[in-house]
Amino acid sequence: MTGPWREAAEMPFNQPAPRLGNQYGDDRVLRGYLRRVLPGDILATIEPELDDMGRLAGGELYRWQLADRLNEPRHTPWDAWGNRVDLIELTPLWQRAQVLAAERGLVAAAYERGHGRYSRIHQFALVYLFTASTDVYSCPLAMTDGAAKVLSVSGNKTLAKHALPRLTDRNPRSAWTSGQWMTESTGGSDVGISETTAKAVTGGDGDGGSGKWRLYGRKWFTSAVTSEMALTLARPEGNPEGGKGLALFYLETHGADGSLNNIVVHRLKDKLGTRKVPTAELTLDGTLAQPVIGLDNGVRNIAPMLNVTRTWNAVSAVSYMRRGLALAADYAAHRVAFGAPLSEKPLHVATLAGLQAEYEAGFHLTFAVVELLGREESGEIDAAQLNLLRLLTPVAKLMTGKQSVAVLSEIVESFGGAGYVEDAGIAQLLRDAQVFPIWEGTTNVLSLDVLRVLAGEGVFEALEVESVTIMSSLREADLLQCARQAGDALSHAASWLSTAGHLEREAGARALAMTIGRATALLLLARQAQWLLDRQHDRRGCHAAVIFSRRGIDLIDDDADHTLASGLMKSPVG
Ligand code: MFK
Repeated sequence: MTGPWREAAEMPFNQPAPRLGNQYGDDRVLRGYLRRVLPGDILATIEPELDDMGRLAGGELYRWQLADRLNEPRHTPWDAWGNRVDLIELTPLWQRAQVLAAERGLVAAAYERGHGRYSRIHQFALVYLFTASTDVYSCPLAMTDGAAKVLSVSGNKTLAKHALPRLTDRNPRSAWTSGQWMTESTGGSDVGISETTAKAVTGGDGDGGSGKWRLYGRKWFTSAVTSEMALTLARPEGNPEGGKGLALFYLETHGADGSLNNIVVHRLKDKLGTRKVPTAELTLDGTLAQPVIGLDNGVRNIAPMLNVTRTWNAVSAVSYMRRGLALAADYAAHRVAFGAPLSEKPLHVATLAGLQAEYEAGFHLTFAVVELLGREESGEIDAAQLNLLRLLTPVAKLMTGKQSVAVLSEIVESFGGAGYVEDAGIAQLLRDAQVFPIWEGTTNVLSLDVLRVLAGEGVFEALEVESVTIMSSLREADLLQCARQAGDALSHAASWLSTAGHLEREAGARALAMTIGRATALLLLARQAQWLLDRQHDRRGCHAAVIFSRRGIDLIDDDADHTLASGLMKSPVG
């Protein structure tokens, strides 16, 4: 043999590619959690679905994902005859994901409410297994769930009757997804300065807003016109400035004849990650729409959607961390360096254990939010739990968003150069994860939201009561020590809040939110660890709690001085 064939045959050694098994069967964290929180009959009912999703996620879907790596959605603005068509074609992986998501009820399971207050746990366990194998198909599903939530609490019976059955349909041929078109070129955070306007066509002001309106404006970051409907914000003519002057509108992207609803797609965004998501810039040029709830307070009225998509964001972030760790653990078991597999090298093991502890903490914080959301929707929630839900939703989103980037960066490094090459499929996890701290509210915007929530009555007290309840359920000395550390961090947060000045409070909002997140996650880890110890004589939960506790819980700096930061940033460059 000569040439390249000969070289290949003589190649002495190749590193083994990492492999995935059944992503439910292999996930002791998810399985242990579900065993603790679900009644046995509910777990027995849903376990075959989870097992099947785990099999797909680690098998067929994972293979599709690797094969789909270079594909991206395509925008065709014009047809051959000069007609504006704005067709967007999804990649094969996303087309497959679309079918599976409907059939497996990834949105529907929450609204069918087949398992009462546990329905959200059922749904999000499926989502968590599905997400990392579908290149963030959780994005359109999150918005679909958010839109279903808004419509179901809106009081708009006509719209709910029309759209809800479609958003929660399990038939992929008739199921709808929804967009959430908020961000304009004025920004994605300060939504109140949106420039899109709404002009009444019929009815309008006189009939409580149930008539048709036309929307005019440019939406700068929309995901995307492949959905059948969208919820968006626009300012009815004559309304005041700010978020209160915006109204929440429902629109369908296509008319009965299949043409776009006076929407022009300018281009798809060229992004660092989430490249399968067809994020578009578009202009609404007389788009027919109808108000969902009155003609003002659009920001307040779309907030239930934000809280749902922020929960999806947190679930997706932990799903990505788990995927990275599953790949890294398999690789470490087979990759030999300096005389032994990496899984026997103390420094490599210690590095992965730190990442595992971060992921487990993020997992339990996120699923605590999921549990509370399920309670709220089934009417089994008290005032203190409602306060916890409102507080922990942004906290879980912001904490897991940052964790996912840090964890996946280390995961890439744990593969050495193999992690850095694109066709190994590892680097993409990091690029995709970078979106989790950004969309649905950046870390800083959510930290300010946390400050606002904490100003409400009974919010911090609800967290303190929960902390005492968890602490009183622990017996293991290491776990009691973890819980005391968490309790001290929360007390510090409370005293800092009551003494910090206005500027220090705003400048320290991120440290405060992270401290609340890490302290709460540590308590939740300890509760799970005690259960694992009692029921399964499994000490791994304890190890996770102790390792997490040593990575820093209380991040508040009493000596932080805002004048230092502003002084530094005012310094002339150079
Ligand atoms: C994997 C999953 C991924 C999902 C992907 C989806 C991709 C979609 C792409 C996107 O759309 S990304 C853009 C998402 N944008 C945001 O998340 C907005 C981030 N900015 C904020 O959250 C700001 O804090 C906010 C826009 C809410 C500030 O606007 P305003 O006009 O200054 O509102 P204000 O005065 O703070 O709040 C107005 C009302 O809403 C208040 O109630 P009242 O009118 O009764 O006083 C607030 O209490 C209420 N509110 C605000 N946030 C809330 C909330 N209520 C409940 N929950 C919240 N989170």
